[in-house]
Amino acid sequence: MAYENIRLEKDGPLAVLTVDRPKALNALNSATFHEMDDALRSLKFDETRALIVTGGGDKAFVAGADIAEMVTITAAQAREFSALGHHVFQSLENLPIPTIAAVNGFALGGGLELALGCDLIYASEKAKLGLPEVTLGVIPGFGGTQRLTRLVGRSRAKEMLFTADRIDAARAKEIGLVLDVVPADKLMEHCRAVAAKILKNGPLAVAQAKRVVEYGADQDLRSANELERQGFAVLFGSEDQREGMAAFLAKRPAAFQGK
Ligand code: CO8
Repeated sequence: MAYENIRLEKDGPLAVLTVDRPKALNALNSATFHEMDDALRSLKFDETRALIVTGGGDKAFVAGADIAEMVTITAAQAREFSALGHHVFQSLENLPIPTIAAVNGFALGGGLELALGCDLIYASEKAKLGLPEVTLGVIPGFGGTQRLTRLVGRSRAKEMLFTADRIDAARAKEIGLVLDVVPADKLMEHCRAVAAKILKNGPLAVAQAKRVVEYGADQDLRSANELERQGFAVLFGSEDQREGMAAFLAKRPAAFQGK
């Protein structure tokens, strides 16, 4: 599939997905969601072991769902559009590789929801984040009410949802929404460095760590700990576990194969 609204670039084991409609501040219309869906499906996890998501141009990560596309839609169409966005962000969250949002500018509405679908969120000093939906007479429709609440707690999430305040990157870090704030021209370098660090580790182990955190987060502690025990045990059937431990004992770096 040829893409008009996104770019998917590969750099060895690292893929970079850029939402690239700078004229509309990378707003997410249905076509963009379909392209993102296709791009995520196209990833081969024996080749691609980490993904960075960012926005094209120098102003926006993603300024939200495309308001021009939503202005006249019916409730049934809104349900469909919401389901499409949910599907794509859920697919992103389910990827068996770590995902990093490089928030390089406005991350509003659906844009913040996209970042929230990633495992790690880093922001440039220029970033502005918010959920302005109530100013448009709606609420977030791509998981923002739920993922933001789980990340920053109900009170802060409600504050952002009710006030529609656009917060800067420093404030977003203060409330635990972004991990670190980086000068704009260093953001991609920073995200690539984090990815490089992760890529040195056992890919099956990283995938299990992601899986047990994600699936465990909504379960009671006993069930979640059981998930961890299973994930832990499963890794002892891998060559990577043998290699990782043998390499430690031989005082050499491990050469993980993801097997
Ligand atoms: N949708 C469509 N076009 C957009 C969007 C958007 N979300 N954001 C910006 N654009 C367009 C503008 O219309 C403008 O186009 P043009 O040049 O043709 O007039 C261009 O991008 C540049 O934008 P501005 O001129 O407004 O740039 P500024 O620097 O003055 O302002 C802002 C930047 C503050 C980011 C401003 O553009 C803005 O407020 N954008 C909208 C932000 C917003 O409200 N986002 C939330 C949208 S709703 C949503 O994401 C979730 C809805 C729930 C989905 C439910 C499914 C049914």
